[in-house]
Amino acid sequence: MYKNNLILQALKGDITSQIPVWLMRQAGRVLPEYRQTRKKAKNFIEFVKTPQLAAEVTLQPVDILNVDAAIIFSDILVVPEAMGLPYSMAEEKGPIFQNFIRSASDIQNLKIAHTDQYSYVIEAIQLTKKHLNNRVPLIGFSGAPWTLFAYMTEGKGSKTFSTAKKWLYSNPSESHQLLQKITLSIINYLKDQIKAGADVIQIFDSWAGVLNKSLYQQFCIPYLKQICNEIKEVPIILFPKDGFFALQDIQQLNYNAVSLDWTIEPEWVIPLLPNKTLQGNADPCLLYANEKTIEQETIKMLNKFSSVPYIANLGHGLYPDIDKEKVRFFIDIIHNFKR
Ligand code: 1CP
Repeated sequence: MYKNNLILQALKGDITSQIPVWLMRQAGRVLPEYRQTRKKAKNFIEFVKTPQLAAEVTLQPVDILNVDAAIIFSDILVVPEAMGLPYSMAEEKGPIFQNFIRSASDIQNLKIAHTDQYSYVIEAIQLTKKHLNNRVPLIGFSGAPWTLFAYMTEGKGSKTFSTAKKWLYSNPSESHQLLQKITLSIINYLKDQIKAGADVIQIFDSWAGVLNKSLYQQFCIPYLKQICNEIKEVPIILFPKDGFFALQDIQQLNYNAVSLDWTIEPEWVIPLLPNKTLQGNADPCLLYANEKTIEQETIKMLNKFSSVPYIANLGHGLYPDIDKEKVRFFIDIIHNFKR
């Protein structure tokens, strides 16, 4: 059905002869073309809420970088907003929520997100699918319940998310109520993305790493389980950033693939995650190096993953000041690698 379905083959568990690649934050400031399109909107939120612009920047990395999948340009904070917590995005800084969750009654006031509250994402997916014209699959996404909980209780970004963790330790039953509402919202959101044409789903648990095994078992695994058991239509990838302690529990869940951050050694993780497709995990900062170093390190990574179903990616998103030519170089090495 697709001119290039390498990613779908790898997600089915095939060891593809050519290794597919896409990059987290591929639709972003690394591309001068993105920065041009970005100028057409007043601010980040208006940009995300304009389907024509979102579709335009979603397609750019497919045309310019030759990646094997597109990922819809949006943000994980669409879901908290749809539940009733509007935010603003401070330039260079990150999100700020005007109202965030401070008490149990704030949780009661939240809505379960529904199509009407995020229809602009659904339109952007439909438009992108039309323009992609089956060249490559389209990835839809959501934040994981815990990562969204973290922003919704903290009210902004944080290094420690200690306010969010305070909820888990001091108000576990209210925390579970909030996590359940977020989970139901995520399931609605993902089902609508799939109906609109998303071919793959990725769940970003970007703040897994501030927890530990026990907290992850109590407050993350049950909700991640609900999500993967509800999303049966398309393959689903989980990215538990810095969550090495959670991998044994994740292995028990029905995710087709696990995306790994750059701290994880392939030799260590391969026996832990049998029957899963692995994705990752170059350090994004590798792309600041010279071409010789990028080539050596990338080939080392590809060799280490070459015995398992695998999608090449970074261990986290591209940084805005990485040179676009280095990104192209990285992708070309992967495509030219012979297994
Ligand atoms: O205008 C800009 O360039 C602002 C930077 C930016 C971009 C490009 C933000 C603000 N969001 C996005 C798009 C985005 N966000 C995508 C697009 C698709 C792609 O990957 O190409 C995706 C998948 C996300 C997901 C996202 N948003 C995550 C999960 C992935 C990760 O990076 O860990 C998270 C944590 C966010 C929150 C967010 N949005 C933006 C910022 C600066 C942040 C981080 C805030 C913080 O420091 O906590």
